[in-house]
Amino acid sequence: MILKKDKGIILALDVESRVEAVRVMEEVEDYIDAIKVGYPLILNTGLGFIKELGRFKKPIIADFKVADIPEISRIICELAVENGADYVIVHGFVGEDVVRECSRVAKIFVVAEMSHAGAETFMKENAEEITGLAARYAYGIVAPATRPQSIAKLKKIAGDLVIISPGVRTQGGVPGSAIKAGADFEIIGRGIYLADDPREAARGLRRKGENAD
Ligand code: OMP
Repeated sequence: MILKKDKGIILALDVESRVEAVRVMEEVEDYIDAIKVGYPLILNTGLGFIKELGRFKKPIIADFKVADIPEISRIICELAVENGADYVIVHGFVGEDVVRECSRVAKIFVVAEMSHAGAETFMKENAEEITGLAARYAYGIVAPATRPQSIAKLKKIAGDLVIISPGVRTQGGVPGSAIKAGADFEIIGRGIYLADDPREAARGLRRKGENAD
């Protein structure tokens, strides 16, 4: 399924059980454009759970932050795709051979710069080069909502790449500010699934994003 922009929100479904995942999805499905699954959910439920999430008719991004040698990275991407993932998140710092190999078997997002403070040590200074690499092989990049100025800088290199941006709310990014800086989608996890009312939280984030100036 192709990622299409409507609400501008990708749900990071980092809950740790099938029951929780389905409960959250049933509440918020009207307010999100895609589902991102990663290690917390998939290590708990198994890779087959990606196909089960297919019932929600949303594109699914497998966030495995692939960062191994090319052959192993390719196998991880193949497994994700065979099990129902529409996109796979791959690290860019591992270099061109890995990114190229993954792009042969999956539509990939390449992590350009991460959202946490530690990304300033090694990743930030290489983010533009990683984005240039992504432009040759990837569908999009991951860039930090915690640093909108980084998004704006990477956007200039990203060309047609789709920019997805985590770090909104719980990590400090202001809802709507990543999109204002040039991202296509904001990725939001705890700000939605840990809210007392996840449906209201997702709906409210959408409205904030629309109103951000
Ligand atoms: P919350 O902080 O709960 O909204 O979740 C953010 C989600 O985005 C988690 O699934 C993280 O694994 C993911 N993420 C980041 O937080 N920072 C990054 O730099 C990259 C990712 C990612 O690749 O999705």
